[in-house]
Amino acid sequence: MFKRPLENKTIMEGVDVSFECEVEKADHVAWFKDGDRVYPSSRLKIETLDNTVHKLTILQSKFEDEGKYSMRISDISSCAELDVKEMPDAVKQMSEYDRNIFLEAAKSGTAVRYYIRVMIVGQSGVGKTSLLRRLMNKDIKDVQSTDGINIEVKTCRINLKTEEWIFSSGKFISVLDYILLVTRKTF
Ligand SMILES: Nc1nc2c(ncn2[C@@H]2O[C@H](COP(=O)(O)OP(=O)(O)OP(=O)(O)O)[C@@H](O)[C@H]2O)c(=O)[nH]1
Ligand SMILES: [Mg+2]
Repeated sequence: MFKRPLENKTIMEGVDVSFECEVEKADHVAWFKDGDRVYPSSRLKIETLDNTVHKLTILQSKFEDEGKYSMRISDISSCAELDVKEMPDAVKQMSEYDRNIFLEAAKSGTAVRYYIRVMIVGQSGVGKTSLLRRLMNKDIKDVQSTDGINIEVKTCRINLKTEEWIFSSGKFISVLDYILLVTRKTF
């Protein structure tokens, strides 16, 4: 008997997906896709955890992975469908680096996106642009008087515990959090 049978899954292409089921007693298991036996490969992992939890993981899913997955153990079997959805255009158009971050976040399914808008308003020459640059860890040596309004859109990560804003420099860039910083010249 199954303590927990396989469940249908819907995922986006490129993301890893796992089918998992739990049985009452340990035994040899066989996995199938659309009726054909499948074996471990570079993109397919087959595991048994604690003797009774059987898991099939497909890494970086492709359209051709879509189908009916089943497992057989002793004289019982369980099956479930895998539905692979196309990656949205916005994700396809990202740089490979950003797309990998997105897919990594999609794996855990816990990414949270925050939008914050900061508007810096003040009299002429009081240091608004310099303040903005300091916030973004930029040099302020060559700051010039702003002509009109300056809008900066910047991506960063925020450490919610320390409230620290971590601006770029390669690996800290996240596609998940955006900050819109606005400076304004007053006359
Ligand atoms: N001493 C000192 N000078 C500063 C500081 N912040 C900015 N300045 C200088 O003040 C001048 C004006 O700075 P900005 O950052 O351009 O000021 P702003 O408010 O953006 O100016 P506008 O765009 O012309 O309205 C520059 O020469 C800066 O170097 C500061 O904290 N201390
Ligand atoms: Mg300015």
